[in-house]
Amino acid sequence: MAHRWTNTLTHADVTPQAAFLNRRQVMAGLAGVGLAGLARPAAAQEALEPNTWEDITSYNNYYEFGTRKEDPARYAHTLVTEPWSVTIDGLVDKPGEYDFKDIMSEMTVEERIYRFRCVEAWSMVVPWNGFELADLLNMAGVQEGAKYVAFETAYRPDEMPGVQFPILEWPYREGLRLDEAMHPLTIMATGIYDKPIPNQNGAPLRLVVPWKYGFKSIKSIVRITISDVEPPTSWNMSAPREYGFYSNVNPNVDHPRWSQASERQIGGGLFAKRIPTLMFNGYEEEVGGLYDGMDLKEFY
Ligand SMILES: Nc1nc2c(c(=O)[nH]1)N[C@H]1C(S)=C(S)[C@@H](COP(=O)(O)O)O[C@H]1N2
Ligand SMILES: [Mo]
Repeated sequence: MAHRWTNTLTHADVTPQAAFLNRRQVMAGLAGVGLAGLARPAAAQEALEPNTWEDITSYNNYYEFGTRKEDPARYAHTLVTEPWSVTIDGLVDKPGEYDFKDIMSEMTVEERIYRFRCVEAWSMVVPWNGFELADLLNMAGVQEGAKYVAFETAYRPDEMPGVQFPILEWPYREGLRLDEAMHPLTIMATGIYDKPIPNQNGAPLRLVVPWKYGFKSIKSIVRITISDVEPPTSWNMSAPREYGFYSNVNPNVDHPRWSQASERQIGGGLFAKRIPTLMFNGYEEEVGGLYDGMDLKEFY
């Protein structure tokens, strides 16, 4: 890969500004986008102040461990994350069961400070550590005709007290279009604040797609399947009118039961700040082009 983010910056060096400029360079290289856009202030260029470790690891959604925000922090310790393997199959040159340690030895782990927006209208800023999903898919060798990527979370009734309740059809499933999956902003997170990612956040590896609502960012992944058809996804199967396949953060398309125009930033204490929600969660310059010509009210 000709252009990629360096991992030479130390934690202290990684200001949002540096991360943003780096991302522009990647985009310029990959998509032939000029740097003229830099003159225009972009949301992603604004300072992103990360939430505390405490906020990020104690206010979670991980229904396999219960539906209350405090449940995952309390119960997810029962998930055994070592050893761990990920099956990569479907339209790939090298299908197989990949050991997590072997994957890690091949991947470049970097810090990415991303705005994270849940469909329930709360948000956080998380300093993830992770690698680009594109690197993993390229390692497996994506074949001609591939159009989508499907993901599955582990299904372990003995370790996941929540899966006895039929809230969703287990295992938790998610999917992306191949170009979304290959986008340099899409990462597999394996850490937070330079520490291994806690179980409640999706250990040992989870997807992070910063321009989509949080539920697309599936946790504790055991299977990745490359396919030529749009895969079924858990939330879409359970409530298709409320949760579409795309689920791009979009302040102009409301959830049928509540507005998506603003969000409450976790960490603001009792009077948590409400701020306007940005198109594509603030990553419009980077990802808007993926949806050119699409009616985002139809493809929600
Ligand atoms: N397997 C699985 N992945 C999941 C979920 C879940 O319930 N199960 N919840 C999703 C939702 S709704 C959100 S908002 C994010 C929350 O991630 P966080 O707890 O790290 O903030 O995880 C997503 N990934
Ligand atoms: Mo969510």
